[in-house]
Amino acid sequence: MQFLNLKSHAMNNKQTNRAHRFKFGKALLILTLLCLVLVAHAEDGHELWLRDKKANPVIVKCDAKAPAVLLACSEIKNGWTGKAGETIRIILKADPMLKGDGYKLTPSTIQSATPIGVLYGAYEFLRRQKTDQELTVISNPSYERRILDHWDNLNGTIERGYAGKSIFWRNEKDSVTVTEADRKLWTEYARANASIGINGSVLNNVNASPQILTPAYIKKAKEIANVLRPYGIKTYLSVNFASPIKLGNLKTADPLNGEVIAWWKNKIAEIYREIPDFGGFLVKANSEGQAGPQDYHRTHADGANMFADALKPYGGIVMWRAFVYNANEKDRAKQAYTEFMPFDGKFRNNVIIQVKNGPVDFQPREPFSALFGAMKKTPVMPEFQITKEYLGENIHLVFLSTMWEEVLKSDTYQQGKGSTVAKCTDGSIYRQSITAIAGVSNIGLDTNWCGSDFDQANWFAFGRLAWNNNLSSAQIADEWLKLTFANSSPAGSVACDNGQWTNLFLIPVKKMMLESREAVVNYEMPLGLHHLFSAFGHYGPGPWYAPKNVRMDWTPPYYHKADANGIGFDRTSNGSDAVSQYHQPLAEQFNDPKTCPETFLLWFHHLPWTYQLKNGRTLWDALCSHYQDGVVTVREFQKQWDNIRPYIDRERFEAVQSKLRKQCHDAQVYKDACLLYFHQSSKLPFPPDVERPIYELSYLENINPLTMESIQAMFNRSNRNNASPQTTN
Ligand code: GCW
Repeated sequence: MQFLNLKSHAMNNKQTNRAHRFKFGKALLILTLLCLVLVAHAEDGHELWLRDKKANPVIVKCDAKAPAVLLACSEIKNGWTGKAGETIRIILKADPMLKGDGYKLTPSTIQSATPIGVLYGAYEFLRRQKTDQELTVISNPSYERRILDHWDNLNGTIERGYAGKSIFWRNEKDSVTVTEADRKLWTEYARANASIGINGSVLNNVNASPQILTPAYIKKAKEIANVLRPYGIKTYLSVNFASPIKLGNLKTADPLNGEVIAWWKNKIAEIYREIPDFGGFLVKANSEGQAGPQDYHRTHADGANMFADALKPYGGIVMWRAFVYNANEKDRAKQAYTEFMPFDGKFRNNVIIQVKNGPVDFQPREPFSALFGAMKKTPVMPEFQITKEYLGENIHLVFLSTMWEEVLKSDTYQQGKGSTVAKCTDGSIYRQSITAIAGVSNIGLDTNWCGSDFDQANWFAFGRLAWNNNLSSAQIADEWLKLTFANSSPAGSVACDNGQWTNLFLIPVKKMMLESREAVVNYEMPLGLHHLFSAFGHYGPGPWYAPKNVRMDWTPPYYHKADANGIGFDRTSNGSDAVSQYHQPLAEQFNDPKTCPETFLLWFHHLPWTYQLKNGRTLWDALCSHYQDGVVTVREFQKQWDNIRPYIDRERFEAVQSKLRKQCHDAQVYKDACLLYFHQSSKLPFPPDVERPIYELSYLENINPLTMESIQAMFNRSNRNNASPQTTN
């Protein structure tokens, strides 16, 4: 018994141990599973606005078998959030109301004349379903070509990129190999683009390396094109004008030289053998040190037409950039117009002139470029910058949609009132042989694609506006927030469909997004000031920067012209006369400080510090107030963001919170740097309601806390493997 007892005791012990081990093992398993679930759910932002969760069953009826239609069917099945068991019919059929890849939706049908239009319709249907919008709609694209320009260098760096390295190119040795991981990422990229209607990608930097046209790189471009094609995305390349010399060993790149023409024709034939639906070339010529036709005393038209003729048989186009400015020009803002207007009508019909939204360079605020609404016989396309080179890189929370909306809605008066930039570029005013719009991409290898969660909204907004240039930024922000953040509260504790989420998350965060661009204008360069950036890179302030050996138009004093008499660039008829590049009544309005919109006051006028503004304040006081408002607004953003904590996952909450801290710090640096520097000229006291600086000017000038970042950016830039002989400002 004893023995038995012992035995049974031992057995009991064993059993208990086993039971304990089992329990422990089970707990460990549960813990591991929990960790896995948590890891799996750790929010990294990679899914963008495409969060296909909890799809309900749906019956999709469709006869067509085109790849884009099949994609549409699977998107609907994977993303259906309507009632379970409903039926939706896909109709591939023309309709007089539909234009290009436009689509018509009803609650039970998606119709388009083209397979890719069906896919766009499917994405729009799902977007509307998830964001509670009307399901009956007809939508046609504003522009035929809606393109992302990647400033990606072949060594993998990205000019003005703040989201890691290139998704297309790696280092020199390895740049042309393609892995399964590459294909997967490019597919995700293509899908995200298609979901917002983007249908073109320029794969490499406009400061183009000639190497892009070597057989190995063309082969790689073909691999990329093969992945993008099913999603309706055409591939384009930036080319270096001097390629016939650098690659073809010719003595010249003169666009009228027979050998040069033959070289390009052969090269283009080679590209089309690999990529039969290749879109065409983007060209930066005679700009910031890049070669161009003017090197051979030829014109922009000669250069562009040479490419156009060679591309024409294949249906390719040339996007010729108008971003030109010379060191000796008295007013850089005038040059694009001066150089291009004489050639209106002289370009082939497969050339389109790509014009940055403002006359200088993607500043926080510029009036629209006078080239919009000027050219009547040559198509013009807007170029926006999605990457925030001048607006706080990937750190500051700035929703760019409001800036683009402002530009698109600006009235050029080309054909009287209502001739907005949108209408002058989308073919509504003049029939254009091509309509297009481009955005300089903010995409890199960062897991969240854009370097910050809110920068994804700018990619989204560009696509949405390129599709429909009438959309309001409020609607775009609303859609993006719902698609990106709904149901993301920790452990799903707050459902997105209740009023609480709308009132406490959606409304305040949308407000913040809509105010964010004005905030950055205020704390960086209000009232029409521009280009006050630090020496290297375009992040921090440097209104003082003007070393003797640097060309004047790369230094801030060239733009602000602050002195004892006042501040601002005189572009009136008494000054550089840039105003005369605009149609009446704008030219007259801009010319007079009393009628010039205050947002552009110092863009067009040099005014005394004591000049009285409409609200009765002096220019100096108003300037101080604007800087103050900018800082106060971003401080408010911090508080607003803290309030929304219960409604969003910890990862994105903390990431944004931390960026907002840096933004507030940097806004303060901007305000102090600019006001203390301008104070040396104005000699006026700070108004009583404006907070005093907290930094010394000498400290900001010499130990600019942002400089380290800028120097880093400069190093990254100088690593690029292109042939640009100059360092740009
Ligand atoms: O804004 C300037 C940038 C350059 C850029 C250039 C351009 C690609 O600082 O980095 O070069 O514009 O648009 O060509």
